[in-house]
Formats: sequence, structure tokens, C-alpha cells
Amino acid sequence: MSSAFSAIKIIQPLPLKSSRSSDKPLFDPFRTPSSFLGSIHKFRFNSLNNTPSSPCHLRRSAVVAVSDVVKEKKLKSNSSLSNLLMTKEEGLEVYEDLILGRYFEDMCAQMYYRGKMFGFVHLYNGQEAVSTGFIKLLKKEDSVISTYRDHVHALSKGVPARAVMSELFGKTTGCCRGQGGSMHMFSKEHNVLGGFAFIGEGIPVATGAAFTSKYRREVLKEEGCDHVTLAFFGDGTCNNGQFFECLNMAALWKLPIIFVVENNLWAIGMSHLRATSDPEIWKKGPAFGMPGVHVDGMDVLKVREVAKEAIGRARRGEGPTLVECETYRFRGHSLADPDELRDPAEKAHYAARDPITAFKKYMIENKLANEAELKAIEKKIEEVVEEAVEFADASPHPGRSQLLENVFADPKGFGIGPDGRYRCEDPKFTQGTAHV
Ligand SMILES: Cc1ncc(C[n+]2csc(CCOP(=O)(O)OP(=O)(O)O)c2C)c(N)n1
Ligand SMILES: [Mg+2]
Repeated sequence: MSSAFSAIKIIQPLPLKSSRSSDKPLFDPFRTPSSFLGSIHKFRFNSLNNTPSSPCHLRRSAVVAVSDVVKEKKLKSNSSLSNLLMTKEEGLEVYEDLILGRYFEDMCAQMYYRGKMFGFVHLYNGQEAVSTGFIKLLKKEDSVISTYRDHVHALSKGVPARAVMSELFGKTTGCCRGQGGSMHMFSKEHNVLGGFAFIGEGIPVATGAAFTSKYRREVLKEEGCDHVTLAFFGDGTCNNGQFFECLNMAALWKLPIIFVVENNLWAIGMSHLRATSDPEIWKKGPAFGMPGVHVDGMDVLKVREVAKEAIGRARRGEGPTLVECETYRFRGHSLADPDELRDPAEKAHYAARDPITAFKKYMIENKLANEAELKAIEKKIEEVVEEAVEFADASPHPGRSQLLENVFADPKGFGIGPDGRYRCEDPKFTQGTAHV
């Protein structure tokens, strides 16, 4: 099979030549007209409400097909099973993971409004094709780093639904023993190296994880160590310095990392088109010497094709890739957000492109599954999510002594008193009488 990357929007770094040279590079990204986001020059911003006129229309007019390989296969897919993008087993696994992400988040909304969760809770509805498309291709040893919108990344990577739900409930059986909560999913066992509440904070951690893989393989001579790291973050985060610093380091050291940008067009209430000098994020890859790829993030088949190629490159030691997935969140920024800023027409436009509905259609039309098989998966996941809630609800709260655990490397003098006991166990602790 020819490389999907050869056909997708990918630009290799320019040769180092003077712009005055008559010997021009064949493919100059700065000269290639892009239909992405429509023509940026046509935008008219309404200064009162911070919304570009018809952003979804302008943006969607430009979704770039991921690859001719994908298109060709899709066209032929009715005629022969061998032309399909995935096997029946893979398709069922993908469908199950998409459904798990959606049902889990819907349940979180219910539990949040019933007062079972604390703090901010950011849901992933609408963006499932990105998590599933990438993470289901990973090995257990590969790492995933996320943001505060992290539940579904953890689930795709195999953290049990009950451990994620318990974490959200703040219970000891949670994947961080209830100490992390919604924005800080972590599982050493599954190599989920954290959700991070400060935007951009996870990118250097991911870069470090990728450096570890390379160091183990090349310096410690662990030949089997071909582990790959995925860093997930949003469009708004791409205007932070850590993003640029890490692109530089990853390209310089050819690290096995994929920077996965989930461009959902909004950073809380700030439109991406209004906040970013050049909204085509993928272009920043070639600027640092790595491929930049742009994919329709509402289509799990396309995301998966791009992911395969990027993960393969990283595993072969060919270095990092920047992938911009155009996606959309179906709910407000967090469950505390009334979501009044976004245009209802924009929301309806993306709702009609629901990645789960589209994939279900693909499975049925291509006879990869019938309605009954998919229904059975939905029923099974419903039970998994319900069981996760029951488990979380029945689990114990952490003891008071856990409050100061993992806060100080050596808690003596801070969390632990001269008697060797945690100060927070002293009944007077909260009255401000304990000596610290
Ligand atoms: C360093 C830092 N600055 C500001 C914030 C406040 N903040 C929380 S979410 C957010 C927007 C991020 O948008 P994006 O990266 O597009 O992610 P999305 O929420 O769309 O998934 C901001 C600015 C923060 N968490 N961290
Ligand atoms: Mg965003």
C-alpha cells in the first residue's frame, strides 16, 4: 500500500536556500494556497460578541480530505472486503471505544448535576474519533498525555471505567486514589501520564516521555524499546510557548512523539479564528522540521489512517509528527459553562457530523456489522458505565491522612508531626493550631 502520508496534506521542511535563489523548492508551503478555514482574509469579526461571522461555514468549506488512499478505499469498499479500511474485529473495537467515550461522558454529566463530583468537569462529547482513532492503535507500553479533558483518553488507553468514575467521585478506588479528580487522570500501569489542568503543561511531560524511549533504545541499548508517546491538547494551547519549545526539541532530537491537536475551534469562549495569527496549526510542523498533517477529526477512519502513519514513523525512529484534527465539542467548555456564546447554527452544523453516527453507517453499509451486533455493544457499554457508577458510589472516601500524601517528598515538619503522625489527623488541625 502506498503511504497515506504521500497523499495527505503534508509538507516536508524546505531546503535551506535563499528565497532569491532561482532554484526554488518544488513544494513551497508558503506559496501553496489553502482552502482551510475558507479565506482568512474574508473574516469579519463582530467586535461586540467575539464571534467571526458564520465561522463554521467558513471553516468547514475547507476540510481537507485526509488522503486519496482513504477516498479510494472507501469508494471500492462495497465491492470487496479486502478494500475496507479495517477488519470486522477492528471495526467492532473502534465502535465499542467510541460508544464507551460517549456514554461515559453522558453519565458524568448526570452525576455532576446530582452533586457526585467536585470542581470542574470537562466533557469530550463530539471529539471521540480523535481519541479512538489514535489510542486504539497503541501498545500498552506507549504513553498518552492529556489535558483537563482527559476521561476518554484514559478510557481508550484501557483504564477501567470504574477506576475513572471513582476518581471523578473522589474515592480511594479511583485511578489516583481520589486525589486527582476529573482533570488529573493518571495510571502508571496503562502509561497514562496525566491529565493536566494548566494548558500546555502536558506537552513537555510528553516530550520527556518520548525522550525516555529514545534514551532507552539508543543509550541503554534496549532494542525492543520502540515506545511512542501521544500528546493531546487543544487549539488554544497552540499559542502557548511550551508548544513551540517542545516542537523544537522533538524535531531536533527526532523523538518518537505525535503532537495531536484537537482543534475544536474554541478555547473556552475565544474563537480560534480570532485568537490565532495563522489558524492552520498543522503548518507549524514544517516550520520546525517535522511533517504537519491536517485531518477531519470527525471521521474516525481518516484519523486512524493518519494515526497509523504517524505512529509508524515514530516507532521506526523517523521522528515526530504534528497532526491537527478538526473537531468540535458538543457541550460547553465545562459542565459549569452554560454554552451561550457559540452560534446555534454552528452547533447544529457539527451535530450533523457526529463521528459515531457516521461510523455506525460505515459499519452497516459495508456489512462489517449489523444493527443487532452494534446494539449489543451499546447495551454492554451501558452496563459497564452503570456498574462504574455503582462501584464508585459504594467505594470509600480517602482518610484524612491522605490529604498531605504525595505533596512533599519528605513530609516531616510539614505534613508529619514529631509523633510521626499526619498532622491532619490531629482534631485541632483544621482549627489552625497545629505547628507547621
Ligand atoms: C496556563 C493556563 N492558562 C490559562 C488557563 C485557563 N484555560 C483553561 S481552558 C483554556 C482554553 C484551552 O482551549 P483549548 O486548548 O482549545 O482546549 P479545549 O478546552 O478546547 O479542549 C484556558 C485558557 C489554563 N488552564 N492554563
Ligand atoms: Mg479548543
